Amino acid sequence: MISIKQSEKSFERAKKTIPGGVNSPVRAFQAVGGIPRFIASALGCRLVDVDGNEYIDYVGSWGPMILGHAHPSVVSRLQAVASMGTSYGAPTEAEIYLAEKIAELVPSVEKVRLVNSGTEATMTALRLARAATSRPLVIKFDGCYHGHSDSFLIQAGSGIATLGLPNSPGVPPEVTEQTISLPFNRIEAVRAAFDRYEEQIAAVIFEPVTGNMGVVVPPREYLSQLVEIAEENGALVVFDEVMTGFRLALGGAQEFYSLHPQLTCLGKVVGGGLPIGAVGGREEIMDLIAPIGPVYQAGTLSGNPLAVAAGLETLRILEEEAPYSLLAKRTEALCEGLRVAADEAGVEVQVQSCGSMFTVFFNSEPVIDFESARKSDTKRFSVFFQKMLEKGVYLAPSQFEACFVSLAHDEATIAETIEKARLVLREC
Ligand code: KE4
Repeated sequence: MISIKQSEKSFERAKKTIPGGVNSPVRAFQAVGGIPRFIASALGCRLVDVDGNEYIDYVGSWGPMILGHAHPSVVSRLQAVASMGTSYGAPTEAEIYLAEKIAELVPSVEKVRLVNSGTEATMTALRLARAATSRPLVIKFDGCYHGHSDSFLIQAGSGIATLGLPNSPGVPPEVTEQTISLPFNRIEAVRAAFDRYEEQIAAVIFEPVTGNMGVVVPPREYLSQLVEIAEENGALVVFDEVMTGFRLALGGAQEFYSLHPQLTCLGKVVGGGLPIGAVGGREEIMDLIAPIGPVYQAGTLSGNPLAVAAGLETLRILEEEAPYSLLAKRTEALCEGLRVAADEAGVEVQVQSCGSMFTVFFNSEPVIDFESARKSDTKRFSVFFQKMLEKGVYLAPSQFEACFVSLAHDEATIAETIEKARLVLREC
């Protein structure tokens, strides 16, 4: 049994001054139980906790660390930039280079506004869509997560195309009534919503490949019909690519599926592990944003020199190494190994992946939407999670999350993970 005494002590101490002892809820391990590991350092695909335990990391800070942790050239860029100041609150040329690079790589983006998180990006995208269409309603999908701004904190759609109810105290029903949450992957639900609300719908926002109910890869047909119906009805299509952007391909899911939304939300990878978000799209929509347009949006640290430097260096390396087929190959090898291990152990799992994102669902059926995801055996997942953690493999601490493979996960690491899973699955 590994010792986690220091994590235990730090967790108790943290809870005295930080709500729940963490600065983001999923880190508290409430979905899987046990003590969250307090991390001391990370390098490549491995984390070291404050007790000195080492883990193969498949969370990668929830997506940003596609190159692996502490990539030497990202670190040296950051050191160089930090020595010239960390924030000016004034425009810098590096922000131009990052905006140009995003516009070059993401097919539907002509102009982009940098912000500080994915939440800010999606919140801004909704405000833009409402301003551009002068319509009040937005459609999201059950199981898709777009950050914690009020409009998105609604209960999963109760019945087809009903107006949303808050799923968090402090969120006024007047706000969530403007949001409709539909079942994902069911095009008839989208048709019904537009039939019912017609010209009132400003936008349809979704994760083109979901990570936040676990990895669900919709058929291209569904996505293209969704885009078609939205556009036929004058609603803007908003791809939330905070997770999939620069992760599935350099051009994200929209390159992967060759579909072009009117607005795209980005984050995670584009900041190389520093706080960042971005909202981008067609020029005539983006020019609605202040100061050129009337739609207000602002941020003290938007376009921060360190985040921009880490993002630029990360994108430079991704462009240079074009690692996407290698990442997909390594991820598929891992997923296939996990399927075989589960089969040998007589455990029913659905290992679902897209590019370098994957989820091990403890479920007897393929997971196609939030309803089917919720049929997963979360208790069994928790046992799997804890036993893998014990063996030094750090998976996402929730059945309803994606895991991530980085460029630093070499073949030996993938093989080591599969071997550990073979031993663990026999005990699940
Ligand atoms: P942030 O505000 O956390 O930077 O981004 C919100 C967001 C928006 N859109 C998508 C598709 C996202 O996945 C996220 C954030 N993802 C979660 C992981 N499921 C971040 C982890 C956390 O909340 O601590």
